[in-house]
Amino acid sequence: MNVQNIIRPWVLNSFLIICMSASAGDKTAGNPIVTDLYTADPCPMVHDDTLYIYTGHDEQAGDTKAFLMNDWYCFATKDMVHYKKHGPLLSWKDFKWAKGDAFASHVIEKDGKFYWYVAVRHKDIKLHEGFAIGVAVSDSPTGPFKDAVGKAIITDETPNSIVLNIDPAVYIDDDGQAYLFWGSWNAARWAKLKDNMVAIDGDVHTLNVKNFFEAPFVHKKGDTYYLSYAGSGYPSKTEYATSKSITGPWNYGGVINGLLPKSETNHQGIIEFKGNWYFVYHNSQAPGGGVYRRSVCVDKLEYNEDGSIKEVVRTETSVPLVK
Ligand code: FUB
Repeated sequence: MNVQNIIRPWVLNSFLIICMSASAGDKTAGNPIVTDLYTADPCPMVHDDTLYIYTGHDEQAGDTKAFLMNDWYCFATKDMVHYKKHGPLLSWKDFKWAKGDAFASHVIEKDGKFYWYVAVRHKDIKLHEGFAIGVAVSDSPTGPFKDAVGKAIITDETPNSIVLNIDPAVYIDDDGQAYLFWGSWNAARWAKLKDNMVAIDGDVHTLNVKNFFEAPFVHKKGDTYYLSYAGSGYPSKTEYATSKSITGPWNYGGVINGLLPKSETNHQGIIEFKGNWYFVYHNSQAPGGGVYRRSVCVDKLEYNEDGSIKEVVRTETSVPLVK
């Protein structure tokens, strides 16, 4: 099924259970995987036998050259072809200290709880761009989620924070220590998280990696940590670096995904699910798509024998069914 040739009713049935309509006999979901609303900034997470893809929601309808983003969704699949829409599951309005701009987010599980780290515009704290990072928590990957702290965990006032405190990503190392990464506008930061996952532990560190622009994401394969990110300025490619330690130093690896037609941003997550590696990203290829109307896609991620990542081949079909 080539979803790009199908015009579906727009934003209908948003809370109904099945959203993507791969029918019996369809071999793939098609890219973008969601075409009844615009989605962006995906974060993949595996729990039990399900892949959850958490996304932002592009709502810009007019010609305004700005993102209009109010809430976040989740799309769950067991087979990479049939996806179930959940949401919206969370909004900037769920954070009483926020005033808008539901930018990129990241979800991770620890000890049976699901933590959703978000970047939103702070109502009161603005020394630079006024973005802040908060965290919501739930007992289930699909909610209900509620603000875990009642205040932001990173703001413009956090020592050594950056001009644009967005794009949180969390990685839990093999010893159970969690790390928060974030960054934009060529500046990246990391900090340890306390065991409770809802406060940073110690200093905010500067992360130095070649070509970093924004959107950090960490995964591990074997004994190698991979830090992927939007790189080379704006418009951005997706690039990556590797390290033998979660705290670096990071050695530049190359480009994973080139510049995108019609999308200036490139925002990725990388995940292993049922023995396959996937590159989850957004483009602007849904009908009516554009810089501020993006759509989440999934393609294969492949490694060379030496562990380096091959440049992704973007498809209109997405990936094959898995059992
Ligand atoms: O979606 C808003 C912003 O655009 C994200 O926070 C960035 O990563 C870029 O994708």
